[in-house]
Amino acid sequence: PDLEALKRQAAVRAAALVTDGMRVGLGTGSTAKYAIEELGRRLADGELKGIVGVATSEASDALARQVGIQVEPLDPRPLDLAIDGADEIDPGLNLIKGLGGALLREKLTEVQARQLVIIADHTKLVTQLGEKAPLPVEIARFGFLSTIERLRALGLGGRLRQPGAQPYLTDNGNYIFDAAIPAGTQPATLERTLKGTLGVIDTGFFLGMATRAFVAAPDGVQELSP
Ligand code: DER
Repeated sequence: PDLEALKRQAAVRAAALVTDGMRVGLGTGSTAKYAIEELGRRLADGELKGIVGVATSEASDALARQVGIQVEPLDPRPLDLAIDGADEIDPGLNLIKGLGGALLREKLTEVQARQLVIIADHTKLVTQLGEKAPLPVEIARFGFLSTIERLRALGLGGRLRQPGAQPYLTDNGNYIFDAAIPAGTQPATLERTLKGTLGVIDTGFFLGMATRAFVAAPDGVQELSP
């Protein structure tokens, strides 16, 4: 089956974990989209009721409302479950996320979830983070050229995310630097260094956060644990 069909299979498995009355973190991206749609279908079919969604992007907020999910802002209460995609998944379920530009709201939301369930097709599996995807780094718009210089001084390659004439703006009004991380980088060390770098707001490293993952391959959906 094509990748979209695989993404949907993984999403359906995760959505099945949602039960009546849950507070659910709603991820962002093309795989999370299927999970949001599946929750809407379950609500419409009367299989599920009374859930509250907390969206990790304006796009997911709009989609959730469209499919009939009651959306509320993030507040300090824990979430029962969060469902989201990833750009890379390593054997310990450490992740790189952010290619969809939603990393800051995703991390702020998903850190409050009792369970973070990742959904993906098999192309996201890596042995070491950084093999296939850049590391998205959300940086302040003000003084971004200086911040990029600080990142280059750390030995990071990469470039400002600029799909068109203007740099990409996140939902939070920040820019994203897509960093090429040198081989052999220790994610936890680089995460600490980046979080201590002036002008850096957050990174696409989601380390030790995921509690399980549904990964769809042509021969079926695998359920992975850290
Ligand atoms: O931007 C994000 O963090 C997305 O969740 C991304 O990591 C996965 O997006 P995809 O499901 O469209 O590949």
